[in-house]
Amino acid sequence: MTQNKSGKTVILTGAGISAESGLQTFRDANGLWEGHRPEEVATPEAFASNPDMVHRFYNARRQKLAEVKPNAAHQALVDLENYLGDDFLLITQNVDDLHERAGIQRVMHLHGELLKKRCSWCNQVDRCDSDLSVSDVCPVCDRPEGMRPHIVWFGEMPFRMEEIINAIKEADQFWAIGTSGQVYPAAGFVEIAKSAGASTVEMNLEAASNSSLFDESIIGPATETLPPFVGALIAS
Ligand code: BV8
Repeated sequence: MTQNKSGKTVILTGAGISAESGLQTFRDANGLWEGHRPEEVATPEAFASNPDMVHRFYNARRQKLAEVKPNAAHQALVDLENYLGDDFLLITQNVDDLHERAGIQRVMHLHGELLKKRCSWCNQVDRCDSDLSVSDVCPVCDRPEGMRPHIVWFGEMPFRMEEIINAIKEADQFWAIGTSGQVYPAAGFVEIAKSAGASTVEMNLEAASNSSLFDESIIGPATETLPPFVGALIAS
């Protein structure tokens, strides 16, 4: 197994790292949103056919995000970044801003950001910290009915994929934290890391769908497993 000399630690987080802050994961939300599964609401088709429902889905999540704060697992990743510096990279599937609010500097949002909006007509991206609706007009191209959350829906290409794949190929360590390993292409990142010679660690409340692909699996709530794991690494 070729060892990368980069010494980079690349970390992938999912909804589970924000669960103890009070944000629902997709699995918890396996319940229904107004009678629909989240996977059915987070699609371009749903937005085309029922934009009001999709806006309600994201407006509610944006309002909830304003009520919660980062937890000890988010803080542990900040401690790790402070220790590793440029040898640290965080890739998150989450659309919340809890990593940033904890103080993370090096983070890539693979699936977009809840606090940004994008015009479907001119692609202008702006900050969005209030409700969106079909009546919103683009501040740049002045066209109505095009403002959408700057979020990657199912069936859409995730953001910054080339940069992310290149970073994973350079990694010595690949950790996946709080993700069920059910959504691609993120669920396949561990295989890219392994084939590039990285050591792989999973930290999750329960073994994820792709758990067998990890060298090590640490089971438990992230606020209990991640801080000591990072602390021991820094101490060593
Ligand atoms: C793509 C933004 C191709 C939205 C998200 C059929 C048609 C179309 C596509 C497909 C298809 N079949 C398969 C696909 C591919 C599809 C996919 O993988 N579908 C799945 C459902 C099978 N993927 C896509 O569509 C992707 N795009 O393939 O594009 C393409 C190619 C060329 C050109 C154009 C297109 C896009 C996927 C991105 C979708 N958007 N997010 C929003 O947030 O509203 S994904 C969304 O679901 C979340 O962001 C999140 O990433 C994902 C859920 O995953 P997790 O983060 O893992 O969350 P989950 O709830 O599942 O798990 C939480 C875990 O935490 C659990 O394991 C739990 O045990 C653990 N946990 C809970 N509490 C704790 C904890 N762990 C630790 N501590 C705790 N306290």
